[in-house]
Amino acid sequence: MPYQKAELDPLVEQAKTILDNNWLGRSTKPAPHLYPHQWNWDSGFIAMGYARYNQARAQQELSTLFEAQWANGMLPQIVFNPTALGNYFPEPDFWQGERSPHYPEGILTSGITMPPVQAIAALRVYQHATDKALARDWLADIYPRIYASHEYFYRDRDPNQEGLVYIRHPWESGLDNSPTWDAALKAIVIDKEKLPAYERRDLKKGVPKSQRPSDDDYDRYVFLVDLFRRLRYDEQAIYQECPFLIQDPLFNSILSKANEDLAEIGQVLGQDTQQLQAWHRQTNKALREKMWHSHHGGFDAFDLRSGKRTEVWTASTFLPLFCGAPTAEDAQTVYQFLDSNSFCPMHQRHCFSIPNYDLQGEYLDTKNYWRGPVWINTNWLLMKGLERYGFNEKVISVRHDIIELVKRWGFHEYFDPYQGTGYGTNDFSWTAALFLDSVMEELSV
Ligand code: 2M8
Repeated sequence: MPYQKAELDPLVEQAKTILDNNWLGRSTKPAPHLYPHQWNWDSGFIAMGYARYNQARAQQELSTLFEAQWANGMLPQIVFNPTALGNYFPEPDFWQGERSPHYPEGILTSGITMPPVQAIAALRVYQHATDKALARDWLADIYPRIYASHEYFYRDRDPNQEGLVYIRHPWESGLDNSPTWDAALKAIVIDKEKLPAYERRDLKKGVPKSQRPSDDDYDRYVFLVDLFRRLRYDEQAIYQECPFLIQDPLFNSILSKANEDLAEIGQVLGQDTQQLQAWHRQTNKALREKMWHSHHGGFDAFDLRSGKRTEVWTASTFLPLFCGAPTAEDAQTVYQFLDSNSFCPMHQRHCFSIPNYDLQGEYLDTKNYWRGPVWINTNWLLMKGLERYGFNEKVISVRHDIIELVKRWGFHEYFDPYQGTGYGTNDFSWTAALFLDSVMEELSV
């Protein structure tokens, strides 16, 4: 189903208008109402969209994010917009990041991080730049900052020096209420008396409760934030006490690919990139050795607290394709699973690929957030992974699903894997940005 430029042009204009309207002057909010601040991985995806038509903005987006980097290298999940406080939970008064000696001065942030897509975005900004000299100067400025964020992961999040980093909060995964975290969260027993009082603000922004995480999930999200602030964000202490420590394939695959891309940036700048290449190789090897599930043909997460693999199948299961971890032979097995009834096979037209959770899984909820719907960012990442291994027919099919979902239903946060109906919030920035990138790619082939 090839597209004509004329039919996509008005949608590209709409995507740009959404990004313009969500632009805050130095960064972009993910959506007009539900997410009024700057988010870590959203900014990376947004910069990839800007890279296609506005180099200055793409650079500014990422530079603003790095102004909020903690002294230990951690790049925070949220950089708060001081003019929009009072609309989201939790905000700086709850995080109390200033308890950490690493907290940045004069900037308000949360106290956790997110999947590190920045090097991947920065390389794309450079590749698409119309002013290469300007982009090179910008890379020189941002390179050591990105490097420091990778160093933080391998130093503070990989206690066994395995080449696999852990996340310590579901919000760090980006896939907040994915069924992957259910067992670990259930194991946290909540004493309501001791839990700090809080009020959810996400339920007041027009998105039905059935499309958001449950109250039980939120209690646990809050429990973990409370633990971190009591421990003054000391990573050693958190490692000792945190009941939620998980090595996730999506997070580690993104980090691994980010090492590879940062090494490419380093080469542009004439830097020694051996450490980055070593991290990339080590993480790929560890993904293969610890997370590969040959029986299912996918990669699953490892819970460091229970010592068990999660055996839950989501978009994350396939992400190691993105960083080149599977052998060519194993990639065929991964592909069989990805293109199966569990994740909407390409020659079956009554569903959209790639849902975030197994369509045959026990906990499937096609309307609920990361528990079934299709997301444009994971589709985009998987598309790049499929491209890497030469699954070209599927690449085109996934790209067409990205375009089709937006064309028929609009720039939603997530989409029903069967109907396509848009859910969550509207005018969602990364949907707009990655739609734009996908259309440019579609029209260039
Ligand atoms: C969602 O997560 C935030 C917390 O970080 C929330 O629910 O309030 C997730 O979809 C996450 O991946 C995304 O970065 C964020 C902003 O779009 O929203």
